[in-house]
Amino acid sequence: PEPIRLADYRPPVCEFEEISLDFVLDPDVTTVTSRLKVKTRSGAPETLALDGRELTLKSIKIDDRPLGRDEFQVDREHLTLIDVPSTCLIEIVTTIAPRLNSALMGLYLSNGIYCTQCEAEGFRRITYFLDRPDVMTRYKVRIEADLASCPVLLSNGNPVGGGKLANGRHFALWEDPFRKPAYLFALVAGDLACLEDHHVTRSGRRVALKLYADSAAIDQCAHAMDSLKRSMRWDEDAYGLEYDLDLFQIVGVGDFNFGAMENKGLNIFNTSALLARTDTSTDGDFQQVERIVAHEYFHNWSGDRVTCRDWFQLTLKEGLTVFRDQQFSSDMHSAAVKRIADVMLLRETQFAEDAGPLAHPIRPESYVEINNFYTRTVYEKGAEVVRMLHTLLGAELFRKGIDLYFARHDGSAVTCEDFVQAMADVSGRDLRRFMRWYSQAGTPEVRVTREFDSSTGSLTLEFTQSTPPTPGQQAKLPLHIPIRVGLVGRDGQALPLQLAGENAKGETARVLELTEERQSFTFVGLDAAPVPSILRGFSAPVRLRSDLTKDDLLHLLKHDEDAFNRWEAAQSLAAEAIVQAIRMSPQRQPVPDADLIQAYSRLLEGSIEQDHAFVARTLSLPGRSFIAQQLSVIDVDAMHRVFKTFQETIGRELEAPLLAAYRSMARIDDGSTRTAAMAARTLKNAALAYLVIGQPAKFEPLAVSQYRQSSMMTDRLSALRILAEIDGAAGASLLEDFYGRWQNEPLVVNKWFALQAGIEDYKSPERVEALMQHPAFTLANPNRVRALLGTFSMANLIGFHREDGAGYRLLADKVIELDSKNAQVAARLLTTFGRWRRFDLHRQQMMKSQLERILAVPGLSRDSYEIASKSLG
Ligand code: DPP
Ligand code: ZN
Repeated sequence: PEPIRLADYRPPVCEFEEISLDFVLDPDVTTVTSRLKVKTRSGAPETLALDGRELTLKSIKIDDRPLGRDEFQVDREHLTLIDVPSTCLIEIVTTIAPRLNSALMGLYLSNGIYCTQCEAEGFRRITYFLDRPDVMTRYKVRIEADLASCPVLLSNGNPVGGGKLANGRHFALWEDPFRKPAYLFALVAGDLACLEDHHVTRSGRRVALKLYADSAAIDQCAHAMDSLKRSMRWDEDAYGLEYDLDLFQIVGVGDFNFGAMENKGLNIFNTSALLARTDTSTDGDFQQVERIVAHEYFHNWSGDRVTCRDWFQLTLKEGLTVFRDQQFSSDMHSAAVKRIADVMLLRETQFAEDAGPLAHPIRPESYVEINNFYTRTVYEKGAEVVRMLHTLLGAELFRKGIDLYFARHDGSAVTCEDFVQAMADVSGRDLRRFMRWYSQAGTPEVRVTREFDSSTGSLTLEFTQSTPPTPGQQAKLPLHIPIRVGLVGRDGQALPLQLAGENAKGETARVLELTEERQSFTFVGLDAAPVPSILRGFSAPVRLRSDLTKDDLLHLLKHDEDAFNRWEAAQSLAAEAIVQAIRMSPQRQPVPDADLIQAYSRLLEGSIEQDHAFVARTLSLPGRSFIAQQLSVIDVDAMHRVFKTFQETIGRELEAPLLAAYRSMARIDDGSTRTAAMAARTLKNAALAYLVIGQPAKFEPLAVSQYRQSSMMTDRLSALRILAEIDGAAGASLLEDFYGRWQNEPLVVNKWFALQAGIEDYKSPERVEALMQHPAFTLANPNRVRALLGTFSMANLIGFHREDGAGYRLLADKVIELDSKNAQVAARLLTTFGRWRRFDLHRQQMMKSQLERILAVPGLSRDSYEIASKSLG
């Protein structure tokens, strides 16, 4: 397959003023009649190549005249009409088979509910159309279906009519007053329960809010509704953005490729991103639901009202909307903990992507299959790029820039340049160098060294930046990087920051701007050498290498006024100790440093930090992937051994403060989902894990009683996970108990699969193999596939990478089986193999040969082809 290139972008040859769509729903033969009001851009007749896949064409008319066989051409991907008049009405009748749609793109059935997924290119599986985001059209929709099986019929916009028909059928009419690209089209039909509420906008309009789900799950929708109302209020307060229709609908379905989808006025959600109840969902799920509800709602402006010109610009809407949802979550809960969680995710996943064969800029320049570019880079690094603009401009100018962006481009499909231009226009700043963030892949490395001159009382920080080569981009240019800094005095005080040549302003935090390969900054007016606190709040997505010593880090951990850097100091101390231990010979017992243990103990004693979730984060060891990135060859066995020993040692040596923290957190935990209660549970369960790993025999009963006594999924699952991991007496029977209790809750069954797939041991390939034979396992449900195979391949280092290659074979077998059914999910699973170069030669060889085996599959999808070939390339 040939790649599609940004450089080849051409505007569409025509516009559609209006589309009217008529659906006659049936599981096997759904008839779709599309009427398009066409206007060519040139004002002259044009050849029109409409996109379409897996459609059965029944008829075409232009201005009511049926076309003969020689007046159009159909191939696997297009319907080409020759000499289409400059203005005309095209009517196309096609049929599709929702029941057979296993790709879950276009119109499909999920547990008897008709639903759609059109982003990025699913609309072409519904009807022939110019399926590209810069073709924006007004939609009128008629849906007809069986009244008994589909009492609810939904589409975008406003309901404008409907009624009963003969033979137990009925219909509904919908109109969306806003022009939109096809990827935002949605249709839902089925037997759904509804939770209703409303929101009054700040200008006083009443918006009806309707959440639809299976009747068995409707009692798990309250949290999503509450999150939606808070999101609507927040977007008004933070950005002055109001919702624009009188009705906002969300539907949850069980089979869904994404987390959720921001279709105009009719969001469709994976139930995993919608349902939450404390007995079935963890605190993490509650936060995830809140975040995704907010994310999709925020898209109404950043995505729907102003959309992308082409799919290369995906980060325009995704990076901005992720940034907005991050701001929202940080306002709802602890800002420091949210920032830490986001940075951990970025470093563990996006940095790894950026360092591998699939590295790409946040705005890629070519793709084979756009579905492969819904990545951590486009989303999370994209959000970091927006955050850097926020940092460089400051909150006030950034808000002005956003206002200008929406005012200027409302109702149109634009590019990343348009976004940055608005920021440049309101601030008068030169952001040309900043634009390199959009085109350059790879994680920049920033090095900083310092020199204190006691005779002049000045500290000079010398920065250098460089970005490693990535596929297709050998040479890299310097970037515009904001570095937020502070100086911490010997006594722990935040010192005023005065650069040489400036007047004193008294501020204790400021942003330095790197634009060159090498730059230095001199701070004056210092009595003694301070400890610099650099890259506060992780102000840029870079790898920072500093010359901070262990004592400096311990000092920052205690005194830095920037919470992120306090956490970062603890992470650096732990990471360094872990990496060192991994490099040591296996005969020597790896032990965490006494100073680190002591620092943890101080944190636990609670005199320093008030935020319990922050304490839990700070006590947690860095992620496996973050550590793996620092090793030249990933030695999975050594990593496993070291992590385990570290956890055991911490659990044993800090037994008393951990147990005290466990007990006091249990007292604070009131079983609610208030931020403070969630924070208490986070720390309580972190303490429990350390205690049980440290002394399994002694603390297993504590975990068992927590499992049995708590009614909260967070507590149950944390206890069960740790019991399963230590493989003691209770683990197996409680796993059975858990399945027995929750077998009728699909989302909880996913947790059960994921938990077992993630137990790091050498038996896991066989365990996962056996779980695939479990009656509840199916390749047809993406959530279940991700729970079992996704967790196994991404989060079970020693199991997946077992020396005999059993893990690799298992994954490749399933990818091949899944590829012909749901290529998007298959290709995503395949990305783990892309890391093959990071392992020893033996494992490299085995992973490579699985990639080659996949590439050789006849009829392999574009999705998997692109990932496998780039991984090998
Ligand atoms: N559903 C995906 C998201 O909201 C794609 N737009 O990010
Ligand atoms: Zn999004």
